Amino acid sequence: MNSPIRVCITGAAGQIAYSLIFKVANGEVFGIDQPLILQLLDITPMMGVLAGVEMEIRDCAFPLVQKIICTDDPTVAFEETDYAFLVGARPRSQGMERKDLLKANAQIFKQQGEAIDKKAKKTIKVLVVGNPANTNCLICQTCAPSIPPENFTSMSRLDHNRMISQLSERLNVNNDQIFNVIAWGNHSSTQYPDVSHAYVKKSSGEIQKIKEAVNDDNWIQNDFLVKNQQRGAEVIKARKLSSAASAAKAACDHMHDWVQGTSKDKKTWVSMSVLSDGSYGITKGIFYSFPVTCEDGKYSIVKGLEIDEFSRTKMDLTLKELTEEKEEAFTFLKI
Ligand code: NAX
Repeated sequence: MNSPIRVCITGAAGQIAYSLIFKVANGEVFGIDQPLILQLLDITPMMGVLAGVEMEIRDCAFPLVQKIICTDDPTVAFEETDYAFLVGARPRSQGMERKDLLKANAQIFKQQGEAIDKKAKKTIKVLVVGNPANTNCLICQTCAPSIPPENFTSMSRLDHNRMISQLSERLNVNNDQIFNVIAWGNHSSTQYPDVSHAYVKKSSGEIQKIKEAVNDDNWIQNDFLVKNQQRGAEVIKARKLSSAASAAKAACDHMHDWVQGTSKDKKTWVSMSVLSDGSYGITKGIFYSFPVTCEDGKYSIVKGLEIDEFSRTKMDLTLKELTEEKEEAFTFLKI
């Protein structure tokens, strides 16, 4: 048996964590032969709820879970951590402006970045889920200068998965027949769901570009795009709660692929928000969702894809939003 890894999940008493913790504990991310120590963080008023979550984890009698630590102290939660899912964030309350939300979360992710810097393993891999995820990730990474910047990523996999699902429904194929969609940019309503390089592998084995298979540019550029950008809001309207199980599944997909690798031939990719290296004209120093492949625990941005004028405009728009978020957060935090 391998020695246990330490996995920290923040927002552990919240609704995404209520799916995520159990999938991680079941071996769906790090493997069915990888024992775990769960380090669960939430805020002080949620410690009672977290105690209930802990009881349920224990009652599952997971073979892989060796120890559960529940805490409201980030320096305890990030102690020697190997992998962290930063899910916990301040939700937008009624009447709260976007700017105030950004500030409240900037403080949280600054504090957690500092704790990661002090306490976690230097090899830690961090996935930020809590919104505004890309900018929270940038703050966290900036506040943890002793950790390599490439060890921080934020989640756009839910957007990626939503694209696959919409296309498979439209083309009446299975989800695993759709490849190489890209969610570019911010995890927000400006994200750009791009199918320019995507294809469908038909049951006959034939490969067809999505644009040809759909054969309706208006649907791709309008209905499909808006549906993806607004999907989170649609779920909230129906459920009266934001996406939780699908977000947890996406977080598992993201970490799984980062750690275990994407397809060996590197011909297919996934979407991940990572620190821009200037690829595709995206300003360096911003967490932006790109197509990536992963191998040996490292991601690489897929290079050299052709970007048409329509895509360029959309990619720049979401970049503009991220640049503004960065400026606001950094000005507020004086970093
Ligand atoms: P919940 O409100 O159910 O849970 C959040 C939990 O975080 C709560 O238990 C809260 O007490 C805790 N928390 C707050 N401040 C904390 C802190 N400083 N340290 C530790 N824990 C803290 O929200 P949930 O539905 O679980 O969503 C969590 C976050 O994910 C939200 O910010 C949400 O907007 C974001 N999402 C991000 C997605 C993405 O694709 N990146 C998709 C789903 C989701 O909307």
